[in-house]
Amino acid sequence: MSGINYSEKIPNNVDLVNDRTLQRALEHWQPKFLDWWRGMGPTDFQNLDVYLRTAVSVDSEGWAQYGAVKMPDYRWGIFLGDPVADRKIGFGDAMGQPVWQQVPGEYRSILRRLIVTQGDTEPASVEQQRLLGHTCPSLYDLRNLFQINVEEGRHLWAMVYLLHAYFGRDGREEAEELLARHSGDADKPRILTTFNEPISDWLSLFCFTYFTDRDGKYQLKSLAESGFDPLSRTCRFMLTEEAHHMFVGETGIGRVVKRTLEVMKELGTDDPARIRAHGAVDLGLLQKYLNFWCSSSLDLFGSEVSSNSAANFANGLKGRPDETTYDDHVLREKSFELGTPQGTENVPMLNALNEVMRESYLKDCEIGLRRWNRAIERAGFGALALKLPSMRFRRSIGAWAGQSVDPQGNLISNDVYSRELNSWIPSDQDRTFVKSLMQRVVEPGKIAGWVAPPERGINNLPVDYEYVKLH
Ligand code: BYC
Repeated sequence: MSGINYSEKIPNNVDLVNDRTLQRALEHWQPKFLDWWRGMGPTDFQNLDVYLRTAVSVDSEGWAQYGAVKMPDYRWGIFLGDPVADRKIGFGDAMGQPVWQQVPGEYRSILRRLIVTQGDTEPASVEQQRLLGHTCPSLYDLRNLFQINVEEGRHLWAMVYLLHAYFGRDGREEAEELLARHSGDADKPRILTTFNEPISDWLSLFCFTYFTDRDGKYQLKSLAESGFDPLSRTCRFMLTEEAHHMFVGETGIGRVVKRTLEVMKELGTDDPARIRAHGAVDLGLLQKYLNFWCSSSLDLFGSEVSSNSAANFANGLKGRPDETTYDDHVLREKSFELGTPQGTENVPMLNALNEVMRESYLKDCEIGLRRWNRAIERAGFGALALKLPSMRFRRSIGAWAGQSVDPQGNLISNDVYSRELNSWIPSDQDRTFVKSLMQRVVEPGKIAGWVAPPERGINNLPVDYEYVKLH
């Protein structure tokens, strides 16, 4: 177990105290981060005690400590997963060679780009979610939102550490830029599209944490395979924290489904208008939110055919999630059958790795749907089962970008597409309705009418615990 030194200004398990230059550089960045957090982090809740978990070690047996913390006092720190002795590169042309403890000169700019892209998403998500506290459905949910926000802040620290420690002056400049770009900003937006979408209601938050944080899981898993060992170790520990974010998404959507089914049973109808009049989210509306966030997150894997991903794999920089579960780790001989709007194309497997990842991601997304659909079937509404949209639907990146495709994946005419789009993703009217449901509920144990209460509280505490002390 690598302990964390909490007596230092920046808690860490990377022996920062013995690298004064790095320590000074990070201590110089720290107040800028805090300024960003106060300016762009959760609004109006900064002085409240929140029941948060804080990483105190990287031990799988127990790495976190729980307690009341004011968010700006959260101990954001630098934690790397334990080193693996004699670790070797597990894929690509340099497979079997020792991993690198320093950045190889020839891969410097591509590694920096990967780290910056990953780092950019973390503060972006905090910015996207900054107003949600005002409309929380319960104190339990409010606490979960803040837990996610502080941990995304820590994930930014994780990437900034790598930039400062391994990329010299360019890295320090990139770290400044990570605080200068802002989600949705017309002049300096975040790098990836999904992270510029507003998240203005909790249904979107649950979908974002279900779909977009799951992209995070897949990207972090593939970077955890990297031959650049500090990146691998950093990502391994980030994945531990990431699991809770997806839990919030999966249980959040599950609770929406549960509440809707209760209302449908009570009213004896599946009529969306009556369900809405009763203050719940009809399943068709939920389906539209799933379609929106799933399709947006599918773009985050990049183009189907990518020379970047081929080079990253061949050079041992970015593998596939769970690389050891595959047989062939070099992929020079394999090909992939890719469906494009022009027909099926045979492409070298190395160039199709974004697509391989997208496919396994989508399989992972199915797991939650199966669980929600079981509840829907049990309630006797099997015909309204939820579905994932096709990988081709509403894409902005890759071969299907800009194509008129329905959620089942059929190419259709532009006219039909424009006419029907509002029946596949939330219309303005749908968003206005969802917004009308977003009334803040902050009495301990109370819950908004559009979502069922959670099955259990945090860390064995009761559901009605005062997770955020508002007074
Ligand atoms: N939006 O060869 P291509 C998370 C650009 S989420 C805008 O297709 P490549 C989190 C691409 O940059 C995980 N631009 O793509 C979740 C390239 O631009 P340049 C985030 C896009 O390089 C919730 C061009 O298109 N981590 O952690 O194979 C809360 C052609 O590129 C997009 C990572 O993404 C897009 N969607 O793969 C908080 C891992 N897609 O260079 C956090 C790091 C592509 O021609 N990043 N482009 O100007 C990567 O691995 C890769 O950069 C990508 C793209 C997977 C994103």
